[in-house]
Amino acid sequence: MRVLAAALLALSAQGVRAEDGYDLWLRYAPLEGEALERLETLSAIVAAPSDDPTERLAVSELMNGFQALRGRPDEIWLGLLSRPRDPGPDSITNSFGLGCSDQSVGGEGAFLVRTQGDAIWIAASSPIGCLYGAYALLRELSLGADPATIDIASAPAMPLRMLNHWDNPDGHVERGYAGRSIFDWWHLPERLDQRMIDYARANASIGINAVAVNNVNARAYMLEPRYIEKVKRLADAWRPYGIRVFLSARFSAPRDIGGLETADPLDPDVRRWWQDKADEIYAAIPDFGGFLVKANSEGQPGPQDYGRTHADGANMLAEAVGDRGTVIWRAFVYSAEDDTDRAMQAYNEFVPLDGQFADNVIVQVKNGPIDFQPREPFHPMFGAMPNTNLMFEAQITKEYLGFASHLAFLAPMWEEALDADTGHGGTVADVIAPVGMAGVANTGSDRNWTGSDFDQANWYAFGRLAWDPTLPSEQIAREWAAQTFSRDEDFIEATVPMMMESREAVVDYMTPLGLAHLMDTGHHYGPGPWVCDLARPEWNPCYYHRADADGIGFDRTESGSNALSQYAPEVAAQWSDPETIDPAFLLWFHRVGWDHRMPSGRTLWEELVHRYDTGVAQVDGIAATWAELGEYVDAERFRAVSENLAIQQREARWWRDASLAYWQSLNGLALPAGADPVPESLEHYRSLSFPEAPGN
Ligand code: BDP
Repeated sequence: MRVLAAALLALSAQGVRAEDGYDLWLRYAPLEGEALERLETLSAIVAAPSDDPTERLAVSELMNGFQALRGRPDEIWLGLLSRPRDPGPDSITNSFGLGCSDQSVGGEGAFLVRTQGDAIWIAASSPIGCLYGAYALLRELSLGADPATIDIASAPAMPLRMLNHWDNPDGHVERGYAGRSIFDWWHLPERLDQRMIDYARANASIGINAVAVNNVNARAYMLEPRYIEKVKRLADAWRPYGIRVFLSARFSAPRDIGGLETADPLDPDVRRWWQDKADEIYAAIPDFGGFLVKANSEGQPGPQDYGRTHADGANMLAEAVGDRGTVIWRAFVYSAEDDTDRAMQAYNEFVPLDGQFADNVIVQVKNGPIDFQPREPFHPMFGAMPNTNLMFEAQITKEYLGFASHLAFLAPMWEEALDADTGHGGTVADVIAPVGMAGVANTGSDRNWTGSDFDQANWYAFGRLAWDPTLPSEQIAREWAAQTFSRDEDFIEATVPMMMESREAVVDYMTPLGLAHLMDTGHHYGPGPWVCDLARPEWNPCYYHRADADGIGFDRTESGSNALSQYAPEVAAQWSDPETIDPAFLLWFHRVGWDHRMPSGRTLWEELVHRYDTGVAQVDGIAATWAELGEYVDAERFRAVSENLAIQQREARWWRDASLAYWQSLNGLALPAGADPVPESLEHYRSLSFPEAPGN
């Protein structure tokens, strides 16, 4: 072997960690049988000595990964080549190698993993490609792939693959269900928690390359010098993992912390203030990603406070950032003063501004037109702003899908939106491909990171889809379950279908047939379809369901709000007729009578009851499946999942019962024959209150 044995390093045994979920999908549980034998034919990792921190990480990830997968740490060696070389070294046998400056492999993050003779090579044009390649190779091996046949050519589908944290500097996480914030602002910059490294590693392993560290409902003081020091420490720690840091910026910061009288984006002093602020940040963090801004939405300040447009505001910040970074401007805007259908307001506000945003502005659009509901049609802005950079915003944390205790695998939900044909010459995924995807993070201080083991799958799935939105959800579920729990085919065969049906079950027991936003006020925990009297009309569930004695649903056709007209004609045509629309969207777009005949032959009322019961039964089925899987999973995680499923079973019934009690109070209809009676009175369900519900 042509390895200069200048440094042959024996690896030390890695301590076996308890299975508390901390290791996520990066457990690298020892292989067995044939898969292990195949791996054992490989004897070394070969790399050129490198000062590049990312390249060194790639090598150490491979070493640690092989060591763990072989379960025999003492037999893995690292051979250092004397100089960098291209892939294809015939003389190196039985080994793995890295070549991280191969310019024939194009693009940020792209890599090849190829078997040549007895050697496996990772080739990339940059160190980060090598690191991504290392994780991809380990993923394949971890799934039991035969090293001799591994052949991957991969490149990210979109440049920005981002997490947005709704973490406040005091440690509270808005819509967080996994404990406190992972960011220890109090002790930064002096103290860097190991979690910050493990977090970056987890992100890099799925291709995430950008993180906004603070809540979009931002505190201006996070732009003060003391915070820039703290953020710099994170940026320095995350750089080797290919992660760029962004800050959510409060639009009124020039007034709040800058001593100015105004935050008017056309005011020269305001512009200078932001310019100086950007310069100050870039002096500390040369690869700072830029600003994320929630403006003129839900009480946040913005350019409209000064009679200016969203474009005026975004472009002012974009000028301050210049070609060093990006301004991500959120399209999640709606106003209490505007009685237009809330589902239409963002489109009305932004589409006329198409073409007016600077090149380094991205407009970030939620997957659907309202707010991260269990099911929404795709947002009509996708495809409608051809001259604007549009980015997709998903919510990984499950604000509206049962918090962390409900099992709901979200990849099918995102896939549904990404695959939707906009009718403007491409899918949603096509529209965002030149730009990116952001996911509202579900991480917290809980030992398992996400508040429940199965919620790790949503973090994983988000990263995998941002890398490649064409990946089928089922494949993502398989990969995740095998790496996280067990490669045993019987386990996978049971778990993957369970994950795949889980989101639809939530839709059915919470908001079936196109209903939306029926969660209780503020915390959004549990049902509150009876809430009709909040000051802001569009915060009331009644605003969304419009149910009364005659019927239920929101008429968004021509006879109603005509939100349908915001979609391309052929898309609108699919949804315009209550007789032919996919029942999943019926009550989103139509108001129909309780006796409306459904494709199933049932009346709407019967169908609604049927859907609630289906959702409840599915959760029972998932719990029963899981109960049989104890032999494949360590006791601690098995019990944790079982306990969450018991909560979900109880709460699915609660959703069904409370919702039915309320609908019956309006329509006076009896439950169809055979349906379980509702055990409590409507008053009982209405009286429940949960001031301590998390994440508010
Ligand atoms: C809603 C959340 C709220 C967020 C808002 C947003 O309830 O906490 O601030 O979205 O996206 O879903 O800005």
